[in-house]
Amino acid sequence: MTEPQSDTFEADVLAGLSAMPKTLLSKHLYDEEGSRLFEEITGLEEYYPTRTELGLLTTAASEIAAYISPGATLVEFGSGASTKTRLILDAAPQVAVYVPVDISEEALAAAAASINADYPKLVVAPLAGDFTQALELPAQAQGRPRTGFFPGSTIGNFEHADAVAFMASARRLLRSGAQFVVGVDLVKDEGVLVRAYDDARGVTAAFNLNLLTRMNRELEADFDLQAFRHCAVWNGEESRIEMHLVSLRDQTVHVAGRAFGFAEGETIHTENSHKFTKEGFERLAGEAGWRTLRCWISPEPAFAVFLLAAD
Ligand code: SAH
Ligand code: AVI
Repeated sequence: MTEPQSDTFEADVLAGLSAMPKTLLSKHLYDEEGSRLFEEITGLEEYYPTRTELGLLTTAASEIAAYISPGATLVEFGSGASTKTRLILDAAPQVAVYVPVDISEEALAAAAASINADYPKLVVAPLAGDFTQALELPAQAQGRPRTGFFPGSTIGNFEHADAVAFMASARRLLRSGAQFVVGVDLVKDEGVLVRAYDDARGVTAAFNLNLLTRMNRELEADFDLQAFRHCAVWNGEESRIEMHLVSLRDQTVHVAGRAFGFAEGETIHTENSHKFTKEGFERLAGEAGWRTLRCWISPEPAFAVFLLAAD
């Protein structure tokens, strides 16, 4: 654990709601209910990234496995339900230690228990915490060659400078000689993108609005969930889908003893999901010291899996 998440949640929320425009860090979408709702999103017809990446990893797994050293530690950043991991573990039985890293403690514990039960020879050493902070791997992971895994295009949830900083810190953690498997969503038709983040059943809306429920419960806030709506928009200049919560009227909301005014139509910006070109991501990874060994790209809706190396 890097820091108690409850402390940083309150400080981040108060800073974000005091900013102009109002913003909240997307890592706070993942309390227990947020992680459950994200898993529901992964099964939606409109949310193409999960099934597309699973298809690519199924094709690529044996080739990726050939690069992984015997006795290696596999470190996964933002592991969630650890579903995609199984494709790597099945193809690479030489992996000795698995370190799933996630901020969502309940989701992490459930995924670690499930992997433990299904891979009895594997040492599973979960790390609860924020992967944007300095991480120290558990003792079981020490003294072994390292492979990183960062699926789901979670890299897209960072701003550019933060994405480069994350890739550089992963490079330091994984060390020279490491491989890094990264899932990256690619630029595509705006309608496909907006539907993926504003699905007909309203699961993504519930995922976004759950942040208000979380603040009501954990920070003694008084958000009226009927007074905000979910909105997903494509920002072409920044090449990203943005999620916002839009205030439906002029209102004042209290959070942790502080009052925040909202005008009708004012938004809280809750998530960015950047979409890349192959060359753009390679440039970003290159700035952080990673070289592309292999890249698999699906037919439309296009998604990429990169196998990177740290020399
Ligand atoms: N890898 C899975 C889950 C992706 S959802 C997949 O591809 O389906 C993003 C995951 O990253 C969630 O489980 C969330 O809890 C975790 N996460 C988001 N921000 C994080 C942070 N700053 N530190 C650690 N985990 C984070
Ligand atoms: C985890 N992350 C990459 C997801 C994404 O697509 O940006 C989170 C998500 N937000 C809305 N739907 C899914």
